[in-house]
Amino acid sequence: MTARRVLHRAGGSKEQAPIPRKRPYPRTPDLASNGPRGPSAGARGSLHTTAPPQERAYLVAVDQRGDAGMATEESVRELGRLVRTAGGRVVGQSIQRRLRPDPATYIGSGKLDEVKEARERSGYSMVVFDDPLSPSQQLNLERALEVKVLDRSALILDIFARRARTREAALQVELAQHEYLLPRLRGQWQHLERMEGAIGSRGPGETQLETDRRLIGGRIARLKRQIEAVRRHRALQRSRRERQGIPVVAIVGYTNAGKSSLMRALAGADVLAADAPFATLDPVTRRVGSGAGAAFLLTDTVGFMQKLPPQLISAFRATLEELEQADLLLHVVDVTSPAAAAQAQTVVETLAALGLADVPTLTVLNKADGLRREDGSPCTSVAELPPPRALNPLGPRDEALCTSATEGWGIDALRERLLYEFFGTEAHAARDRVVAARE
Ligand SMILES: Nc1nc2c(ncn2[C@@H]2O[C@H](COP(=O)(O)OP(=O)(O)O)[C@@H](O)[C@H]2O)c(=O)[nH]1
Ligand SMILES: [Mg+2]
Repeated sequence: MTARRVLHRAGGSKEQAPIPRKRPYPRTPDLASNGPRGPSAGARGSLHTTAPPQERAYLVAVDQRGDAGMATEESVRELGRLVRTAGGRVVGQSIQRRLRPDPATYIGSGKLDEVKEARERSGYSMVVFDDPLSPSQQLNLERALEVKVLDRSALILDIFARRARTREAALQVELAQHEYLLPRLRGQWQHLERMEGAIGSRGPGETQLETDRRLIGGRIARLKRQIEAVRRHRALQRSRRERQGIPVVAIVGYTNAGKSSLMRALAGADVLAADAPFATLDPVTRRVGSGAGAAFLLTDTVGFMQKLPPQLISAFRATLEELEQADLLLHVVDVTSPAAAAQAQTVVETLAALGLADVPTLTVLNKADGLRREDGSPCTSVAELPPPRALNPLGPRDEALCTSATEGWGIDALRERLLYEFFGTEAHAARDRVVAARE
């Protein structure tokens, strides 16, 4: 079944998304591991604790002039949230303006010295870069800074690994981790290869590096087979649903926009909503119906973010395929975010990259309870909000609805709008018949 009217198409004519940039991935970080200085390291009189000291992270970004998308300050703020979500603490940051990152060290040598000096003051135990680093950049930086160096991809992968609750999510995260690790092995084992004949550095007739590559290659193949089985199972479930002829609405949006909260408000579903990036990794589907028997299925799944590691997106194909079957996408935007426009654009571009540009999309401007009236006082009901068209970061031509998932604003209107999309006035006619029969 397809939606009868097209609301808007997510960037059909736009360029393909920038996310699948082929960049190798650093080894998975362990933010709970030891740093030179944990929060309790200098605490006088504190009791002995077995918890590992919290990582102290120093953030570094390059602001490329003329760079489209999210402002660098906003991007670094987002990176800080990722660090905190992974259990670390941000102790400083540095942004360098330059035309493009340095191919060897990402930042220039002067800036590198500055970051090195900042260690004295902040006592950081690792440095986190806001963009993907090549294996050689990471190696050079670790040598220069003499501390653990991670990039945004590593951080996101760490969070995904912590969040994986189901077998499907765990398999997909592990696949992404191994695919990142594979091109990084060279850097990790280079020093061993140079030590010719060192005990333990050679397998029978091959170098340690070759042994490792072979082991990881085998593991990747096994994971792919297991994920394929999961995909087949999902496809079966979907075809069963299709036979029932119930339309499917999939919630998409930037991470933390309120997708799960909206699912909960619309479907009364018991789904996890949390103030943290990537709280949801697994698709959840619930039925949303009208009293008159008209119904659709609503699916909530993993959110998008700028600079997502491409290996993660390809590994999560089984999960993201749920979106392909949708008759309509509900694009949830956090309308109160200072980066709402860039976030919405990231979602539109990611959908286009996933081949979903042609699925009809309805924009939902959520967290409207955080908006203010013209006189600066907070809005206290949906009636006080400016017209959604004026607020829509994707432009006034697209249809949008305002909601507050936590306050319950605009939820009934949204449900009605969706039922109308699929059943038109039939839903209303059916309801009228039920009412007439009761009278
Ligand atoms: N003020 C406000 N907060 C909201 C609203 N919807 C969600 N949130 C909060 O935003 C955070 C992220 O919500 P969640 O539904 O987990 O976002 P998701 O990552 O898109 O699924 C949570 O702390 C929610 O309580 C809303 O309409 N208003
Ligand atoms: Mg969620």
